[in-house]
Amino acid sequence: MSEDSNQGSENSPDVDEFRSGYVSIIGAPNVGKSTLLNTILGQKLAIVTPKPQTTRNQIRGIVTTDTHQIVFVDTPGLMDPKYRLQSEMVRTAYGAIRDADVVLFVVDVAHRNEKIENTIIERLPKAKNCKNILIFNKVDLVDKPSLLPLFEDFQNKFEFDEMIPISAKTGDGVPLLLDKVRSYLLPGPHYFPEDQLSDLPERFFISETVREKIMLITQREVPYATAVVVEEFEKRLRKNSEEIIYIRAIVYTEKQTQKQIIIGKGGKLIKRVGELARHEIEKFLDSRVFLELYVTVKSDWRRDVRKLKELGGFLD
Ligand SMILES: Nc1nc2c(ncn2[C@@H]2O[C@H](COP(=O)(O)OP(=O)(O)OP(=O)(O)O)[C@@H](O)[C@H]2O)c(=O)[nH]1
Ligand SMILES: [Mg+2]
Repeated sequence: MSEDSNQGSENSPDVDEFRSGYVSIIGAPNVGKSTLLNTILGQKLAIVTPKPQTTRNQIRGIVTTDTHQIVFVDTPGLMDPKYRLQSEMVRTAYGAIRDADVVLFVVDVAHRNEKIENTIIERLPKAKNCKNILIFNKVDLVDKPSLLPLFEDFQNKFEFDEMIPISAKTGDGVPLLLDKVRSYLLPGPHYFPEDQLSDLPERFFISETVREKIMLITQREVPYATAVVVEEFEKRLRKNSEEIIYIRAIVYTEKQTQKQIIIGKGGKLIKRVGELARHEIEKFLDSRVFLELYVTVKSDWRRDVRKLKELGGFLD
């Protein structure tokens, strides 16, 4: 090594040093936060639907290479909460900002929500050691020139470290975004073992998959009044000594009428939910799966702290 290349090494970190950090993905509901997490990971970890308020928890997805580890944290969409579940979702989302090294504030360029955007901007971390990147998502839905006023608008509102147009759906712009994120990482430890994709248990992803199918198939209040808890998860051997994973999950609704809707005529709808979910769970677990779903009523669970916790602690 020449003397020159050694200059300043006492103060500046070694370029070869392992780097890591927490990157939180925040924004209004339905802007594409979970889609972005899945695209970054190259695998479906978070459920995605066209309906707002799909995500209810922090969902951590981990990317590890020889040189760095990034823990991406997907969060519930931020809104003005109307009941306890929603206020817990908002608390959970803002909680992810607190621990972040980089915040990705995602905006849907096709559907602005200025009221929520302004509230979020007020809460963005101001500390120098935390970077704020504004993501203009869904650029596949608009003409490029229409983005220019957006850049100006946000520039006047907050000093973002970067503003990056992407399409989380097509992947357009995502490699550039990842380059930027990597450039902000500081030397740090492995937070998780290198082969770990998430810190959430398999049961969580199973219940989320069932909830996604219900959210996709049902309308109005039903998707929001539904919670899913995996009660049993067991490897069993069949007669032909083939291994199968037996899963029993309970679908909670708030009212008898919602329960009837989810079950459907002659059990048709819940059967469809079960089929769709089972295919995906089999891929996720790489195993044959026997999935049994039960629908039951737990009145007003969304408004009751004790019941919210009881339903499998799906809140942080
Ligand atoms: N055209 C287009 N659609 C997108 C893009 N990103 C996400 N979507 C769609 O937008 C909808 C919402 O996506 P999600 O990823 O669930 O959004 P979210 O921000 O996680 O939503 P919540 O969890 O409800 O806060 C889905 O129908 C996605 O397919 C994109 O880049 N382009
Ligand atoms: Mg989401």
